[in-house]
Amino acid sequence: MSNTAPIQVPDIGDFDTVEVIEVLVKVGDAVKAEQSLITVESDKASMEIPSSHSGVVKSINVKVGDKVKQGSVVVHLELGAASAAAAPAAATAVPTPVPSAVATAAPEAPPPVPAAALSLPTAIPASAAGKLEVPVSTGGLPHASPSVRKFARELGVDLGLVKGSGPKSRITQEDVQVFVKAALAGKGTATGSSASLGGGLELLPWPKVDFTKFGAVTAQPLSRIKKISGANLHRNWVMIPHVTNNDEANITELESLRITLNKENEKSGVKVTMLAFLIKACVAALKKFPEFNASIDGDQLMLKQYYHIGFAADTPNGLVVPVIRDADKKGIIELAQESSDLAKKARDGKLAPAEMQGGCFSISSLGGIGGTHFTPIINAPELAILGVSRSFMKPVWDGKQFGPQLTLPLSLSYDHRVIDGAAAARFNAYLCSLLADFRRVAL
Ligand code: CAO
Repeated sequence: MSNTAPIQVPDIGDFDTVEVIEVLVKVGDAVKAEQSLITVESDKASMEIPSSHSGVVKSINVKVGDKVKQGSVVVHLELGAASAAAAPAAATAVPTPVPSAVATAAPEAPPPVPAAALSLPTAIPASAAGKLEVPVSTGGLPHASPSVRKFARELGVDLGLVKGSGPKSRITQEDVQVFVKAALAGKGTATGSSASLGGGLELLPWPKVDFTKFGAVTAQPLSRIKKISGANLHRNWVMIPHVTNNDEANITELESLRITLNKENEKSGVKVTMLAFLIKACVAALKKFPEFNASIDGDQLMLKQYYHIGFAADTPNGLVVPVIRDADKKGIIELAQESSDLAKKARDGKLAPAEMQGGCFSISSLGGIGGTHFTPIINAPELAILGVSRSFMKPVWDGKQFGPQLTLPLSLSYDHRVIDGAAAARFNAYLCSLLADFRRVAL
């Protein structure tokens, strides 16, 4: 039996066909599982398609300009003994089902992660099985493939300053090289001149330190999710003018309702969580303040008529943000069940790309762990994110005496390009009023 296997394009989320813009391997190359084989691009995002297995490239079935879709064969790999042994594990890591004919014909590549799914601090990103190179949204950013972006990052080149010579003005690796050569030759297109114009970040290079001079160290590669979410967090932190509004909600009654509901529903197996109440309250606040349920698109604000709420989930491989769709149409029990199912899927690395897309607003709840307040990073292209810290009992003066109040700290980070400080304070205060008296959500 031949041990040559076709490696296919996995589930690529909402995209039907995408164009191959780069072939990253050649015949005879030894590739490792998860190594990128090609870069594809839709009109919204570019992403790299990784190999599901290790092996040697026997043939390449695509070329630049080809249109591919889920199931298209990218390369044939001659599988090594080690990779063949690893095949079952790789197969179980794939969350998205493929047609059985395809599934039996070939090992499936891990799913790519469309850029829209990745933004956390929130971001989030891919499932643990989302074994992709950093996908890059082209919205508002210079048009370049992930590998060109990586190349530019390594050289410290701001792609915003590079002129693209590829189709649709896409920046190619050669464009970056030409730019660097020009900069080295002192032609002034690089950081030197932009500094004088006030553009670019003009950052110092990352400190290069030989840590072993100071003590013993162990090198540990960053997980794939950390690499993906790191790039997104970095972009969001640098590109969005964040401001965080902190407030405190009186959840004394809500917590006692939650405990009562959980006692009553002990046998149902569904635990009513604070997160479910928060999702419901956030939907009500988004309805009252529609500019929070929007995204910037060029010089337009895209106001959304739907309410998909993302929540940050801490997983062994890093942070991901599953999205609950149509949260406005769901009750507390359904939201509790769905968020707990999605959080489990996230921890098991089984979230499909579609389950991390389309979010309008995110919640990052660290309350089960601790903290008083923090600054959550906005999950672009969303405009705001709610950070939730640990509730605590505080004495509150009612005019006559101090009484105990269970208090939930809420940290709302917002994009100040769109949202004014007063609007954010109103949004957060409204949220607090809903949590203090949850009957208001029904109004
Ligand atoms: N204050 C005090 N206690 C809280 C709380 C809060 N705000 N929120 C939850 N808790 C308690 C719950 O009551 C529960 O206690 P018991 O086990 O005694 O019942 C416990 O914490 C677990 O709560 P939960 O089951 O409701 O889960 P959760 O809402 O805390 O967490 C999830 C769900 C998915 C949000 C969480 O697992 C997670 O991943 N959080 C991390 C998110 C994150 O990393 N954000 C950072 C992003 S920015 O870098």
